[in-house]
Amino acid sequence: MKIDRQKIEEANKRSLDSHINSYNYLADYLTKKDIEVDKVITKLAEFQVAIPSWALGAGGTRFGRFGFQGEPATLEQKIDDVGAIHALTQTAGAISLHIPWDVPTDYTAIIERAQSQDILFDAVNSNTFQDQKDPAESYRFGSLSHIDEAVRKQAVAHNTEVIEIGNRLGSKSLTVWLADGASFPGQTNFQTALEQTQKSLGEIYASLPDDWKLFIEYKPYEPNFYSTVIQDWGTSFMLANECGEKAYTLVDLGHHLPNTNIEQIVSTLMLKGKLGGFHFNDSKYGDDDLTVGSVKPYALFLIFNALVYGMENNPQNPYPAWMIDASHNIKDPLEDIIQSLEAIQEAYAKALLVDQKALNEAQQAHDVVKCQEILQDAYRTDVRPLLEKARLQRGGALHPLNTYRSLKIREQLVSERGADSVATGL
Ligand SMILES: [Mn+2]
Repeated sequence: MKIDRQKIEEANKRSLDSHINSYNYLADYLTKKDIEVDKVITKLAEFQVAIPSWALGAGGTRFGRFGFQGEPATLEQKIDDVGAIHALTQTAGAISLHIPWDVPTDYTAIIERAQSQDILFDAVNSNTFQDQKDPAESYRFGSLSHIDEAVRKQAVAHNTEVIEIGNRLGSKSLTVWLADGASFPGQTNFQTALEQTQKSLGEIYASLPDDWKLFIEYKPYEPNFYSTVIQDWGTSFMLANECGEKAYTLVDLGHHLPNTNIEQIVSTLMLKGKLGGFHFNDSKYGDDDLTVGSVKPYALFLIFNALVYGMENNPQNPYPAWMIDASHNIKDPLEDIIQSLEAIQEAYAKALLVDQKALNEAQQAHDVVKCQEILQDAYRTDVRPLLEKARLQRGGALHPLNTYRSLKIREQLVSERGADSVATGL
């Protein structure tokens, strides 16, 4: 199912006057504050976030899953779903595949299908957190960190295969997230587990093509509840440094203990040129994988402020790979992703409005009150007309969610795919 551009244009006409009014008012207000509005719009229009292939169906909890009608049952349908989101938002120009849930059968057809919808293949993700059917070796007690060499070899070979699959699609990076760890004190030897992981990652790194990057994701707990081998950014950073210059840390917003200062982690990594990937979601307690910006929008803004500063001042850091890593337990997955993309763009736009020069001067003068005022002045600005303008320029929808509903996209997907269609891999 492809969304007809003309239908988006027709839907836009209904709210075009009100957009022009609010945009002109805001542009005038920002111009008077010496903000180059056109540059902000260009940055917003260029900002693209990858959608993971596992996020297009309903997620679940460890207690169960409520399916959602019209879920994509094949990789082809998953690409179409990303295409639909991208047509509306103009912000989702990439898909991130999970292997082995989404291995292409016909590579040429898959690449053409993605290209026709302006979709690139972003980082590929390996999976050693569960056993596949009839495995030679089990990951029950770990994968890259396992004490048994045969298990480690199988896990390394899987990652090498994921690189090969990604290479055929045009991906340029591999994301490794390890579930390895211990559920109980005394279960593993911390030092042995870390050493084996370093060795295994080094072997994966050795098979990385020259123009590829390796992203090492960290997480403090879950599914192992006593310890994880790569528990925090410091451990990931250390492993990445030991692998080499193509290895980077990946920050997932949900992979921190409550109240961790994520913007400070982002700043440190970018200063050291090691922030490679970034996963968006939101949380209240743990790795809740909720809609981006639904719980802590101000925290997201502060993180974006650090990201914008890094992108402008740290040429040593590559442009990060952005991805939404969320789960949709009760919402329409596509509506949830549209909401997340809106929240991401909103936080980015607000961060772009921060007067960095004035902030630096206030910091030099130890004017703490002024520092806070500068940040909150940007945060309190309603930037939605800027987002609308950026989408409009690229042929997207002024109001993606409204248009998704008025065009009855979900109803069409259900009639095409059936009410019982279940997304693979969940
Ligand atoms: Mn993640």
